[in-house]
Amino acid sequence: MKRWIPLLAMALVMLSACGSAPASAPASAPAASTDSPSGAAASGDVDTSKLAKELFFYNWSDYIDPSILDDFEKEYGVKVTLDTYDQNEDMIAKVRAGNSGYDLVVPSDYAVTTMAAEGLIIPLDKSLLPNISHMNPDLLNKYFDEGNVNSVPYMYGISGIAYNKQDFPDGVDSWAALFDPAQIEKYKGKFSMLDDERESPGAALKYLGKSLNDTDPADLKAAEDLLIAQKPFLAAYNSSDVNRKLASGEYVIAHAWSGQAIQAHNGLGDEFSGNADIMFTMPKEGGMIWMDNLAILKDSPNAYTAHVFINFLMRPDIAARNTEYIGYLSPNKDAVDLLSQDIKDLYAQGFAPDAEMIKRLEWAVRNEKTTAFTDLWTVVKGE
Ligand code: SPD
Repeated sequence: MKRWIPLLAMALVMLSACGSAPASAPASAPAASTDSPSGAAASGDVDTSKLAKELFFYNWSDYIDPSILDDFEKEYGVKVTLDTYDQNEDMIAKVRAGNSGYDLVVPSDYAVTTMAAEGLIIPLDKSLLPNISHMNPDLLNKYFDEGNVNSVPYMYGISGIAYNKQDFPDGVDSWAALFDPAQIEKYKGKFSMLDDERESPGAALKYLGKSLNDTDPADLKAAEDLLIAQKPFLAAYNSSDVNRKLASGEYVIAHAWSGQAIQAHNGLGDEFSGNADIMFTMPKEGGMIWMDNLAILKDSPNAYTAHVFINFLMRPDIAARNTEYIGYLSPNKDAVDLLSQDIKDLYAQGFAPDAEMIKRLEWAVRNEKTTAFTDLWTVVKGE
């Protein structure tokens, strides 16, 4: 038995403590719909007469195996149209503007808090989600949505450093590899940071020995200064194709999500080839653990169909296939049992947290003070 499964399980127990419509979405939401969750079959059986013909899914890029959308269409006759984003704030801004045309979104933990507080997402009808029984109970009821009123977990992961072991034969163990001028001048123009107002400031705060949720003005100024000093050396802020640029050799090191690192290592379907020299590490100073969640928009005209789709994604065979394809971590315990030895081996090599790593990880929270990160990021990006 590989070591990551028990260690990860143990680690998770320890942690349980008017915008324009998108190109592919309808110009405006349909005027009326019979697609309502109320009165639907309580057993979880699907009432096909209630299914919409099309569902509009707004998800992170490189975050679903496209064959799963094909399978859903084959099984239910519902075409899922996918649009993508690369940061919570972009998605929320589009949804907040209204008439986004989307049914389903995938906010991260702290973003679920924001969307629920603003009434942008609706309470889920659990009678339509029997496959929630397959989820790891340690990953339900999290701080950002107690009782999973508005969301169910989709994938989780960690934010650390992906690097090419040919360029870093001794490995990487500190955020200094991305912030220390003496080090980064050697690979100027060949590394990136995540384009994300919580991620990059969070990494800077961890390097400074602080919490990634720290909103003390002096600490935020120090993080801002660090990020501004780093900018001349950076190739880019990049959350969208860091996987491809690591795999191709354009980047030698990058701030990345764990699944992006696995994609850089393994490749992604027939989209791009992997590079087995790409490794992933969580710096000794620590970093972020996060979870992305499925939620239905309040102005979705297809809420019943969206529930059916969520339930489909929680089917263990589907969740396992999706996890194998995108390389993140599945919150579905019965899917984890189905994973290949290949991906379990990568998890054991640091692409997933073990009990030792988990002690260095923090979740991002959202509160009345965390808008300071938006301000900081505006300053840094504007420099
Ligand atoms: N390419 C898909 C990436 C999904 C990452 N979401 C995590 C955000 C955590 N801040």
